[in-house]
Amino acid sequence: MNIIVTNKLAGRLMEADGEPVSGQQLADEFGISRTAVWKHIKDLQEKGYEISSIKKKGYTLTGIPDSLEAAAIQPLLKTVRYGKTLEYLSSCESTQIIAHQLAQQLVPDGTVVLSEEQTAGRGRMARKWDSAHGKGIWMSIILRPDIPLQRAPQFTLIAAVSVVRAIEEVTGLNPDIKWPNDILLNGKKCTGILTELQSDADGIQALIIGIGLNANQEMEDFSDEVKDIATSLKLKKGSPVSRQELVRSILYYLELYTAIYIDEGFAAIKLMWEGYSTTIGKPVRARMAKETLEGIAESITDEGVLQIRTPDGKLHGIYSADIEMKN
Ligand code: BT5
Repeated sequence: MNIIVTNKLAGRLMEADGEPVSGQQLADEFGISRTAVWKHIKDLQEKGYEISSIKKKGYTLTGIPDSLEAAAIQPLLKTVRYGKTLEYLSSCESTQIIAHQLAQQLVPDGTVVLSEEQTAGRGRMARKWDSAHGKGIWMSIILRPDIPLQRAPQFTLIAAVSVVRAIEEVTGLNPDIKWPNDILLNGKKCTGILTELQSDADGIQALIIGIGLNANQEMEDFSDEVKDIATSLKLKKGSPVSRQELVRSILYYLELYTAIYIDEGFAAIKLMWEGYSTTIGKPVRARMAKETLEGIAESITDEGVLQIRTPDGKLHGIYSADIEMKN
């Protein structure tokens, strides 16, 4: 059984949006026999696709499995490039590791790696990232923007705005952003973003944008280390959310905002980012590798650098830190 045909057939039924498609029509469109169509349908049903078959009318798709495999994501993707190449794994150490390997093999801009689980998911500075099986979105996206090296951190902010827009669109929830890479619901972290890069003398070869989004975890799915600081969209909303729609929507907005950024620069993104930010205008404590600063987070610069004014009136540019909000 040809898996590509099976997947395309799943996509065809998804696009029919609940309308029946006859076996003969599918046979004609795919250039296969009706018996072969029936075999592909059986295959899909075994994988968890709910397909009803009504005599004289045809096959209707009534439910798809909660999986992030390409067959479930790609048919309804609204992007031009992002997600069109998609590597899906049921488990891996970290999607960042796989994405770094793929980036060296010259895969296209917008290639996506998704895994149902990570056994060594990571945050910044080699911190651990909790990645329960089937509950979240553990995704790395390979981008190849033609920008100078020092502009790479702006992509953390572009990704953050894209994820917030996607969460709003798919779930109706209204998260906010804590500089630079946390997305919060009621002060608890539901998403973290990790931007890494591969570069050489010619500049950036690849940006690897890692997105860890807590979608459908219950409290007991979190480890003791993060129980008090983490939340999921399901916990906040009170009902499960569609990981497939979220992935599609994140990729849609990431592609759109990257295009706007490349055409018009960072200003438009910065405006959106400021609208979602909980950090700007607030008293904060910024913990960096070598020092800690306290002051008011005044703004971000066009490079995405956080500006903190300390009580002595000095303005400090912060490139990377952990921010605590002070009351
Ligand atoms: C981040 O780091 O927030 C970036 C996380 C990026 C994860 C994605 S998943 C796909 C891709 N593959 C990877 O291996 N990584 C990326 P940072 O700001 O350093 O925050 C890390 C801290 O967040 C940890 O030290 C914990 O305190 C907390 N944390 C860990 N897991 C969490 C979770 N699932 N939800 C909320 N907080 C968590």
